[in-house]
Amino acid sequence: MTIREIITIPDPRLKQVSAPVETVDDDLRALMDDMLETMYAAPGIGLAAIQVGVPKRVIVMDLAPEGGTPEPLYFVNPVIEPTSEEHAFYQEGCLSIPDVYEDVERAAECRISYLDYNGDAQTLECTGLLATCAQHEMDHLEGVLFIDHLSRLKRTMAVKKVAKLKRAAENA
Ligand code: GNR
Ligand code: NI
Repeated sequence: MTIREIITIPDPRLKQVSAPVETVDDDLRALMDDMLETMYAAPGIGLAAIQVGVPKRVIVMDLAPEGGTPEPLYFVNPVIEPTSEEHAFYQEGCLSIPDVYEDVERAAECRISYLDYNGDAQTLECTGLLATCAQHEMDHLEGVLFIDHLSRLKRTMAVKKVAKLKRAAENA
């Protein structure tokens, strides 16, 4: 397993629409293993393949408490549908938008249908942070970032903050 580089804004690849996976084979499992290791190292609770520069419809997540038993989840070709009229705000962050945290409104509950690590069809009912994270990751597959859900002013401020932090890191 290898930790891969996580790409950050304004990398144009983050706006790409990812392509469906044709078969869940060992090559794809190797990608998912790398994604999980990269996510744990970051650390983060979710990661979409495009965040390591691979435009495939693949997501990994783990919402288990840090220090406890890992509970990795792998989603290939996921399809999402809201299962409640209710909406909820959560403060979101994104490994591709470092040090930016803002409240985003999303469906409070949703259902994901997907292929798992072995290529078997699964369905997962999501609430709470899992529902938020699932919708955040699904957005990545469509080239959408959480800052795209904010006001133009907040989005501009977020983009500038990341650019400024990048410059500071380069000059350090
Ligand atoms: O690690 C992450 N935490 C998080 C917190 C609230 C809502 C969404 C997320 S996903 C994020 C990792 C990431 O960027 N996934 O794409
Ligand atoms: Ni993200």
